[in-house]
Amino acid sequence: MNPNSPSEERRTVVVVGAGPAGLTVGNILRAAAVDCVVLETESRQFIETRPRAGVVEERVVHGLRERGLAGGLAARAQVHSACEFRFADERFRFDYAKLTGHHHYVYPQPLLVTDLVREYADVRDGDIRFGVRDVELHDLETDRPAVSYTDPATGLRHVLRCEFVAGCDGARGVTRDAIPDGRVRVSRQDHGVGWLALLAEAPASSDCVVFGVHPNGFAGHMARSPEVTRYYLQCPPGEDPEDWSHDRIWEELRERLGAVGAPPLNEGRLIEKRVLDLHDYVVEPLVFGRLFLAGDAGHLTAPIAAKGMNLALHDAFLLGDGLVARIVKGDETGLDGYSHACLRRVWDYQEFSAFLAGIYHGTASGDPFLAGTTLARLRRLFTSRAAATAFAEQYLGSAAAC
Ligand code: RFL
Repeated sequence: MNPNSPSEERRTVVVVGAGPAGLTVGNILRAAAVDCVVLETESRQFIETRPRAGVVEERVVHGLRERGLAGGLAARAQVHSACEFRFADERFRFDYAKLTGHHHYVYPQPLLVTDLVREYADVRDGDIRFGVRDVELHDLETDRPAVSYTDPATGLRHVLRCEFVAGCDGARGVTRDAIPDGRVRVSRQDHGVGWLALLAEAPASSDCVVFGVHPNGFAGHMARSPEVTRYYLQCPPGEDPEDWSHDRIWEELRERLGAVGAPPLNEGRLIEKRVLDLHDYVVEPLVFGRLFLAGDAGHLTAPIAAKGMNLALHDAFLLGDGLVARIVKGDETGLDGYSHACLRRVWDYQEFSAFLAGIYHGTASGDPFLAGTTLARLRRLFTSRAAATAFAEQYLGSAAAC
């Protein structure tokens, strides 16, 4: 990079990535009139329609509301108070709201991203650059780091010299890789399991999330909107989604989600069909020099417990608030404690995700001993109030511990 490049701009914060984490950080900065720019490799239309998460924790909704970012969600999200487990041909309703007084919200990630982009770019007049190419980070260990990229329209290289870089570019971004080897620890876990992730053009088949724990493998049902429902089917990792025909998928969903008295599934056209090889990682610490990682860039939680976006938003609240405190008031406390505060929750959720993975995949392991202990674990949720409450707190993210 040529430091005297004529296209070098001076900015205070560069946010790399316009997912839930990056857009939330950007919105918090703009609300405090902090100068920032968000860089995104995809187009606005692409990020506003990319299907992913849907389950949002109540505490995250409060966090969005406090920052003026929950308008669309408050108007359109569904409120869920229970989920249902189906195993051994029976239905077990788990009423977590009755146990804890807390709820879940269901709001599709593309709608949240659409709300956040509109608020950042159109309402708070934030600078966002779509379609950028070849993003690179520089001088992260100095107090004047920089981010460079190629402008898609001109093909010219631009340099943004700044004070802080927020690395919010997800699991496949470049910010994590800008940290030299050996300077952070990256812990990884591979579940050795695949999930066929499906979106069906069909209304939900239940008023709540349904988990099918079946000897053929896990199956999940999650409402997304009145017209679209997400389903999951456990499958071998690396499986070709094209090996799963429409008929085979619906037959397997009926089998694994079947139970005495269960209503039939509302079937529909499959508008998304992809295999996720379930894996997790955590980067420690989440900070390198003036680079702060947030969301999937810093930690990935397989979608087993529906926690990834919730963690991304938790990070974004802490990072956005910490940056504002540092830039506006010179208060370093938030940024100093950022990594530690985020990682406490990240590890708590990774542990819960591993626990749930055991429940979801144990009966299909081919090991009758593991299948037996898995069903015992599940039954305990419906026979012990203490076990049920502990589970509900983690499922909802409402435990006080983190
Ligand atoms: P994102 O959403 O991946 O956004 C990162 C953005 O960065 C852009 N990007 C770059 N920009 C600039 N320069 C580069 N070099 C770049 N490289 C990439 C990308 O285009 C993108 O726009 O990360 P973020 O903000 O950390 O948010 C994380 C969440 O998206 C993720 O954790 C969730 O989707 C996970 N997840 C779920 N989380 C929940 O909390 N509840 C759920 O119900 C839930 N369901 C899911 C999920 C993830 C799934 N998949 C696809 C893995 C269901 C599924 C199927």
